[in-house]
Amino acid sequence: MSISHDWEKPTSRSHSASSSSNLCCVDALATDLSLDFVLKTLRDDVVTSEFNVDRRDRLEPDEFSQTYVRQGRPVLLRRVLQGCTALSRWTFDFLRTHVGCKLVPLKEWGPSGIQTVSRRFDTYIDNIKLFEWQLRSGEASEEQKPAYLHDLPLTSILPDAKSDLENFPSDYFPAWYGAEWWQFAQIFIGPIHSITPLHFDCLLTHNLFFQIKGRKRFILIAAKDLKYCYPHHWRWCDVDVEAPDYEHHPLYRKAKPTAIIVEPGDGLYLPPGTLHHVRSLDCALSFNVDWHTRGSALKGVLGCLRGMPWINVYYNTVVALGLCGGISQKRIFPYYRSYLNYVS
Ligand SMILES: O=C(O)CCC(=O)C(=O)O
Repeated sequence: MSISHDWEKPTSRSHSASSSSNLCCVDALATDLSLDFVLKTLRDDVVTSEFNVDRRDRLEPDEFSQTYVRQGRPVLLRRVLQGCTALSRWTFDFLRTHVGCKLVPLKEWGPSGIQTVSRRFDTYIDNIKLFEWQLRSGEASEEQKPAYLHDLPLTSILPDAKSDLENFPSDYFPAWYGAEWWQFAQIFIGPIHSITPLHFDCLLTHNLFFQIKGRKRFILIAAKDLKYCYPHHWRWCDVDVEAPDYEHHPLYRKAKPTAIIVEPGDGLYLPPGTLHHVRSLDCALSFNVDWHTRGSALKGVLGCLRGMPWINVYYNTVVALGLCGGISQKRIFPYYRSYLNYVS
């Protein structure tokens, strides 16, 4: 992949909330980091078993369920979104115009935890654009990146998302989710170098993650290795998997992290409890769906025995009632809806 050199420096007008004149450049953004190079930039001790996540093209839903969901194995679903209009339509320019001045919460991870700030969406996209330009010209460093639009309900940004996801592989979800799976989706938008620290998904759901723009590198650790990762606040881990400090975290030597890169159009399946650290390698747009099978919903309810917060147990109970008790998704969703904002 080659660098796009046709960037113009954003003007103060383009940086203002009312103009989108230079924003198309954000969509043209690509870096010169090939897959091999990206993996080589990781310290030697950071991944112990590269490439052991299967990469599959056109995986049938039955095989997905038998080989990966039942066996608790992650899998990269290559080009699974091919044929969805979203891949070409959801440009940063399009989003800026479409979402406009709506206020959105953004997250920043710091030493004292997660800070949330509120910004106009159009200003946020302008800030990403300006940062990416300044980073390339050496006027900004990684640390100055704008905050992360992280884990918001997809429909809060794109109420009509479903119409651009016409060939979406909804058969990968249990039939209970039906045609309304998209109501369970969460969106992520951020500049290059956005990071989500090591964690697992808080309801112990399965996760199908989809990449629309830019690339992300996931560092994955199996759920059974949680005990080596210094967990706190239920789902987060203290270890910096990109630069482990073995003096502070000696047990982490026993964990077996692996790395995988997700490109536009790809999907990534993560079994319940899989630990993941995510770095954006480009300015990126993604969405995910946290979903349960009967088995994972029941295990999720039993999470109360492992220290799962009670509110999470409530959401798992609601979905378990739907999946195991035969109550339709439509009737259950109103009781679950608040989870989508709770998780963010
Ligand atoms: O894309 C990201 O930065 C985080 C994704 C994530 O943590 C998830 O899908 O659970």
